[in-house]
Amino acid sequence: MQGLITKSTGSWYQVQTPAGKRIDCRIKGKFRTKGITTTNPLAVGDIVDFEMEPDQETGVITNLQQRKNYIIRKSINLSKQGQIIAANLDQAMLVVTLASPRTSLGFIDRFLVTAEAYSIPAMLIYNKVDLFSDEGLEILADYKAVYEKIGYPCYEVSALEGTNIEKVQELLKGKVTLFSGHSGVGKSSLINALLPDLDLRTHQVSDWSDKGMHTTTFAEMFELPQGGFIIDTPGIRELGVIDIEKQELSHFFPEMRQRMNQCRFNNCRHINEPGCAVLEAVEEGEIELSRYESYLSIYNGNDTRS
Ligand SMILES: Nc1nc2c(ncn2[C@@H]2O[C@H](COP(=O)(O)OP(=O)(O)OP(=O)(O)O)[C@@H](O)[C@H]2O)c(=O)[nH]1
Ligand SMILES: [Mg+2]
Ligand SMILES: [Zn+2]
Repeated sequence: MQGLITKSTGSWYQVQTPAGKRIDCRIKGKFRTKGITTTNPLAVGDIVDFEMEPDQETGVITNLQQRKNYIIRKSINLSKQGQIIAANLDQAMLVVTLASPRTSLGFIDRFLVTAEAYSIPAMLIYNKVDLFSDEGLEILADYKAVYEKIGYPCYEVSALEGTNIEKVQELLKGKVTLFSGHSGVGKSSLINALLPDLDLRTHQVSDWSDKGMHTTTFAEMFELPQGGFIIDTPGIRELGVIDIEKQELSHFFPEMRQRMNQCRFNNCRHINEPGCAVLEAVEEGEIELSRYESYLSIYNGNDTRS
């Protein structure tokens, strides 16, 4: 039988059959992801083959079907290993907030690079707009200008007040969508606003200074009445980029990709080479400095496979 992993809690996986039945399954044997080592062999969104255990309500997963794509990050403890956040995605929504907590541009860029690496369309959802002061609204306008210019749609919403929730509903229709972002940005609250019947656990305390707090602890996939699925994930504090070659990195910045062929050297790293079209564009303000800094930071960090 074939099924879709809708929840993973470590050793157990919830598998949904085509008929919509959900079965708790364990893993038998080894599952490998080509080219990388991962801390989790299977992830939400994976399509697997499974068998029922004799005389039991539980099943055993025997095979992983080839993934169309996935979002991966560097594992926190084992830096050589990756953790697959979710697989087989049609799009990814990065939930961003400018207050309590504030999402940094570097974090956004790391996420976008990861999505680009697997050709997953990404967009930015600015939540908690009900909290924004005038200054916050100015920062929002700056962020939007940076990202819309290079092709990432931006939407401002409030899970609390229901602002633009219908707009997000439309974007989700018929698609598998990942919700990612820092802890406390309101991913689960947004999903609750989109699917009021779910009543997911969200953080109730108003003080968000406690960074160690994670309310959602496992990734889980929910089916939408209008067709499609949304995936709620635990918040991530840092997103280490993994599985990208240094010389490929600029391909995953659309505004750099677009200018690459204009560099004098075809192996240009866009760091200090003469005749570099990317550096020229940064100087002229056509490429945002913050984006270029993110490029350098990923390039120079231990965040790439060299
Ligand atoms: N003012 C305001 N507060 C919000 C909004 N959305 C969420 N919150 C609050 O933000 C806090 C965190 O929300 P969660 O939905 O638990 O955040 P999360 O991203 O799922 O967090 P993790 O599960 O830890 O990753 C809660 O106290 C929510 O009530 C919003 O639009 N406006
Ligand atoms: Mg949550
Ligand atoms: Zn160059």
